[in-house]
Amino acid sequence: MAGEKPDVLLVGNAKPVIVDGLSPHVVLHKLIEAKDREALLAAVAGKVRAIAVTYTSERIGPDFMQRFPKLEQVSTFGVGYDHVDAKWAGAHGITVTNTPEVLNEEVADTALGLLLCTVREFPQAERYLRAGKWPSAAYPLSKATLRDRTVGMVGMGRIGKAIARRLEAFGVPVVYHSRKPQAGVAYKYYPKLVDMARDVDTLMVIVPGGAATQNLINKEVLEALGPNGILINMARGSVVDEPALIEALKARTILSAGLDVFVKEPQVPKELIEMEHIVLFPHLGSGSVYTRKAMDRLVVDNLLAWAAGKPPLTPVPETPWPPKK
Ligand code: 8YV
Repeated sequence: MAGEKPDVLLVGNAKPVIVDGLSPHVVLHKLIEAKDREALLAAVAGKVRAIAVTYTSERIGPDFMQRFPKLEQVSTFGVGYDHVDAKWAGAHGITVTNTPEVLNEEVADTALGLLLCTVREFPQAERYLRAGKWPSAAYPLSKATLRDRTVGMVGMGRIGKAIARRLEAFGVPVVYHSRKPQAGVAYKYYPKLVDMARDVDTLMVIVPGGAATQNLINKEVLEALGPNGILINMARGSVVDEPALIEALKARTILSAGLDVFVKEPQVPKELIEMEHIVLFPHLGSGSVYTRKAMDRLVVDNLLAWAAGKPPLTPVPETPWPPKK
């Protein structure tokens, strides 16, 4: 009914930017605050018209979405939306929005930080100083350097381009592999990942997660990368065959790895934690107050546009706007 506030379900943590931004305009049902999750879902299922998702670990699949017959929009936090079945949503007239662009530079900063930490062993050196070992002997020279490396980008989307720009400024040659060559990108393109892995010594993974990229970095790719090889994963844990990586690190098939993401995060395999020669970040990619606020705001703005009957700001490609008939 015109003028009536639409019912919106909030799945995930009730972040202030999201709650304060939405509350004046919608009736917000916070799943996280429900004493009985199923009871709340049953009570609101018939009236919920949009869902805000703030955890990328919550699965928003057909089983979940079809509980809400009036569902029109799912506005999810994060650029990655492999936790939402966007194809199913598109086929059922539901728009999915994510939060692209506003995190590009932050994630690219983190990628360079992780690369430098891994190549030059900065976290290990810091641990060495804190352990009081410096007065006895200087920290050993790092085995690796960026100075003689070529980075093979696995993925050359918006964040990939921001990372490549930084690498250029660092004087590091860049080549790339993606499903197809990117228009307007001058870096050398490899149609086959394994060929690129053979030619470079450093892989920077920044592709979307999901079925299409599952275990893309496998035993064969790691072997092609070789004993001087360094793997940096800024994408999703699912993109790397984790057991194959653990094996390659143990056997020194590759030199090292810098990982921001894991298959079952926040659980990280014990074998990785016990390895001193790799660098592990707790999914820090976009993790600053500044950037997370911008992402939260975009979750809100996509829903406010919808509530005002306007087009979504950032629909995902599977649910284009206007919807295809
Ligand atoms: C999220 C991310 O913040 O945007 C993405 O896809 O991976 C991060 O920026 C992270 O998933 C936290 O849930």
